[in-house]
Order: sequence, then structure tokens, then C-alpha cells
Amino acid sequence: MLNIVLFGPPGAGKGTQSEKLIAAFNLIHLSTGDLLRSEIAQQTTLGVKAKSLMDKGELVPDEVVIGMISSKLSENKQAQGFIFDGFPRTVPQAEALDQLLAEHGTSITCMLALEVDQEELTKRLLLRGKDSGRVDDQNEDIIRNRIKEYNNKTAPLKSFYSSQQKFYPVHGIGGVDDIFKALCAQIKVVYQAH
Ligand code: B4P
Repeated sequence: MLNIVLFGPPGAGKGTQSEKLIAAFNLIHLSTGDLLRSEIAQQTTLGVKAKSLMDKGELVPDEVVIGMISSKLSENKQAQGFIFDGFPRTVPQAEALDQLLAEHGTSITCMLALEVDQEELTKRLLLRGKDSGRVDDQNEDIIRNRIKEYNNKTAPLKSFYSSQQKFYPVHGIGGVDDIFKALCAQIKVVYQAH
């Protein structure tokens, strides 16, 4: 199985590149951001709680997203592989993911980390905020808070995956197709090393 953690700060292009990677490698796309936004749209109890945190640019509790990923893994036992987009975002989430995948007899193949500077991230998110309707994209203070959450809680995952020799940085500025080619080249390198 090919199990990829697609990693990067808010607005790095995880969702954008996931769409292309799932088509190229026949993978199941698991985006915790999309799963949470679907709960919000359906106005579930979980969605209402998540919305108040997401609108402020804060992370939702680990147990909520771990539970969502656990059920999706169980629903897709025949998958050829998964792209984890926006998950894990904390060390406890990464530990839980390793354990869940082990229970399914598989493991993470690699973490591909899109590297984009803060100025470009803010520009992209404010641009999307103009027509996305996403509250968390519309205000520079909220975007700054999301980047702060990323630096404090999510960036440490680079060491987590480095210590497993699974961390691969990829330059995330430039054309969407060029970045996609760089991701594919990196996946090829990882495959050949296995
Ligand atoms: P997410 O939905 O994961 O969103 P994201 O970090 O904003 O976006 P992404 O990196 O996917 O950017 P995209 O491709 O869309 O998270 C939202 C919130 O959900 C979090 O803040 C948190 O509250 C909560 N949450 C989610 N998962 C969680 C977890 N595991 N634990 C706790 N809380 C969790 O790209 C952004 C923009 O850039 C788009 O407009 C795109 O068109 C543009 N773009 C992409 N690539 C480009 C390029 N190469 N050049 C120029 N623009 C580009």
C-alpha cells in the first residue's frame, strides 16, 4: 500500500495537490478539514463544536479527528492506499495514526512536506477567502493564529517522521503542475528505496 501524509502549513496546497495525487495513484483521500466542514454543513453536534474552534483558527480536539479517521479506515479496507491531508496535525494524532494503520496491517510510506513561506500563505488564503465563504480565510488575524497553531503543534511532526526516515520536504511555491511533478518524483524515489 502507498500511504502518504501530505503535510504543510495552512494554505500550502495540501488540498490542491491531493486532488491530483489521488487520481494519479488511485488513492483514497482523507482530509480532516473536509470531513469537519461536512459535519458543519450537516449541523451535527460535532460540527457545531468544531465550527467555533475552526472559525478562530484553532485546532479541534485530537480525539475528534482520530475518531473520524478511524472510521474512514474501517470503511475502506480494500483501498490501495491513502492520502492523509491535514492529518496528523499533532504528535498524539501521529502516534494514533501509526497504531490504527498497524491494526490494519499497514503503515505510513512517507510524509511529503510542502514548504511555503508565511507571506505567500497569507496571500493565498486571503485570496481564497474572497469567494470561498470560509470564515478562517477572511481575516489576517485568524490566518496568523492558524500559522501559530501550525508552528507550535504541527511543525514538530517533521521530527516525528524524520526519526522514522519518512520525511521528504518539497518546494511548494510555483505552478501547481510543477509542484505536482516534484511530488511524483519524490514518491518514485521513495518507492525505489523500498
Ligand atoms: P484544512 O482544511 O486542512 O485547510 P488548510 O490548511 O487551509 O489548507 P490546504 O493546505 O489544504 O490548502 P489548499 O490546497 O486548499 O484545515 C482547516 C481547519 O480545520 C484547521 O485550521 C483546523 O481548525 C481544522 N482541522 C483540520 N484537520 C485537523 C486536525 N487533524 N486536527 C485538528 N484540527 C483540524 O490551498 C489554499 C489556497 O492556495 C487555495 O486557494 C489554492 O487554490 C491556493 N494554491 C494552492 N496551491 C497553489 C500554488 N502552487 N500557487 C498559488 N496558489 C495555490
